Amino acid sequence: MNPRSNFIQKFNSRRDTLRSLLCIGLDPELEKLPKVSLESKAPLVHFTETIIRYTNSYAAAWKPNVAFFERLGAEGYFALEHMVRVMKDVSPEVPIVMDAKRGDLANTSKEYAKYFFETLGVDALTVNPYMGRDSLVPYLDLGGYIFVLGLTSNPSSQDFQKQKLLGKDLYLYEEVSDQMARLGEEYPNQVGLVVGGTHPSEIQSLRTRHPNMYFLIPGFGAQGGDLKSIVKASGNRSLINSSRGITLSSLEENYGQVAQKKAEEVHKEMNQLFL
Ligand code: OMP
Repeated sequence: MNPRSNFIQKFNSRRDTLRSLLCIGLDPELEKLPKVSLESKAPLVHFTETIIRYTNSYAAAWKPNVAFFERLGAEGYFALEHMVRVMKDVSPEVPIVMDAKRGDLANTSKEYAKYFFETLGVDALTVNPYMGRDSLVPYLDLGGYIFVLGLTSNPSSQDFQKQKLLGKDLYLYEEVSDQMARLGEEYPNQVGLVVGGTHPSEIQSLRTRHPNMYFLIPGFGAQGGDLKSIVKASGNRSLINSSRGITLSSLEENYGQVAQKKAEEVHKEMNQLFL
């Protein structure tokens, strides 16, 4: 029997300590890094370490996106793994949600699951539900927590996710959310949903539909989602993510302090809104 995920326990405890839902995203796009990081021997290592050290006291969760590391090949994987070690070292109480949006045949999913949950040892992973239940179960059988893409924040989310199912008065993303709720009954405390912060009224209706489900909500900050409407619609079972808006807000040498200040501002706003 594999150990079951303690992601929810870890997140709840951190959330209640900070009275905040802020998930700090690390998307270190090379071209947008400060000069001082770019001039160092290992830019992504320099950047992510600085951000983690300056902002960890405001993080209810971390959400690094693997794309920004993978593009650099071996150097990127080294930086990704180093970053996870630094997070665990500096802030062991802060859960790590790895954003990789994986989705594949069961035997392949099992390999992804082993990398993220065993080798890296992160607390949660974003996954794509397009291939259906059997592509998701390997993560759960390994004891991992998954955030499944429901209604994403990008404008083209309407292409498929907002299509109605034939014979059912339901959008595809609602059907996904219902199936994920059922999967979550089989695997308690292991299944959450990604809902874009750019859709506050859909967040509200999904929350009514699934009062107990945890939502990962990106799209606040750089993509324009409004924090107050998101928190009001979604409540405390939510991780509200900002990446660029916090971590890429300065190119100056003191970018760590600037990110810290941004995180503190959001933290204070969250404290006011916390229910
Ligand atoms: P910012 O727009 O810079 O705050 O970054 C948003 C982060 O959340 C990126 O890493 C995106 O890949 C991710 N994301 C979305 O922006 N929209 C979604 O619907 C889903 C995700 C995600 O799964 O995290």
